[in-house]
Amino acid sequence: MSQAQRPRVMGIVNVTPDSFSDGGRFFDPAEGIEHARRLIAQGADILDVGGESTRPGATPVSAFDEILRVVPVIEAIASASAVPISIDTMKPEVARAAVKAGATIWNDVSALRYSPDAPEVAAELGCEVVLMHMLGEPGTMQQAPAYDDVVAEVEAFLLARAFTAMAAGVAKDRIWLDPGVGFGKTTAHNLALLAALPRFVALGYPILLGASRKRFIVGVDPSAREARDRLGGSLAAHLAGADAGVAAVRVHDVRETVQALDVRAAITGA
Ligand code: 8Y4
Repeated sequence: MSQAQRPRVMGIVNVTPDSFSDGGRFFDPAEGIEHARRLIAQGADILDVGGESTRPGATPVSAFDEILRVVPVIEAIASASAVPISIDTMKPEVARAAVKAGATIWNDVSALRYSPDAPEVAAELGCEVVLMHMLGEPGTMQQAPAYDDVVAEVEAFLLARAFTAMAAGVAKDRIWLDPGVGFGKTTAHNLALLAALPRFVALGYPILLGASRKRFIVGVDPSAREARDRLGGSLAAHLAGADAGVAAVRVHDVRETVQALDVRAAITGA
């Protein structure tokens, strides 16, 4: 009996200062490692480790400090488990240190635009690379985002970034694309992109979808003001992604997401 394919579940491991009580530079990686262990036990297929907050108003982090945060966590996960690790960073130096520590995927919300040498570094590292769409910059991207045709513009952007990566030497089969839910988009933009996921899948690249606990859910359910009250909306968005054939979903709630995707596969599969 064949089982319907389901997207892989990428669990989010934040090692940002907001997730450490002292908020300072020298933190104990034990908390991040423990969180990673928990997500693996819940069924995560990939772990996305990030040491830089892209939230509006977040304090910028130097590459040096970002490396100090993520490398011990990546080394600990890589030595204890075979789960693939992605590094959530815009900085080539951080990606390089992370790959050396055991990461095999560079998840770049800037799609290799943050630094002029990012495409060459991605090629040199030989890792997979996630190219995500963002309109504007993290600090200001939610200030009146506007598009003529959000789906066409995001699609054109992603294809252009894929070609830039390939021109620098990144192999086509190592490139993932991501429409970037919440990154310079209104609720209507995000919903239009979710409705257009089959079109993104048809581009022929693996698609990553990250809707977990994001604010567009509040646009549908105004009572979901707290991130922890957005599980239902997150599951609905990621199930829609599964219907469209996305390769992976990036989530906080790994256990609940694996369960939802497995029930969906049990219904549609067989
Ligand atoms: C509560 C907690 C509400 C976190 C919102 C958030 C994506 C991503 C992020 C994504 C890819 C986030 C690093 C935003 N989102 N990478 N990163 N795709 N590839 N916000 O959608 O989780 S961070």
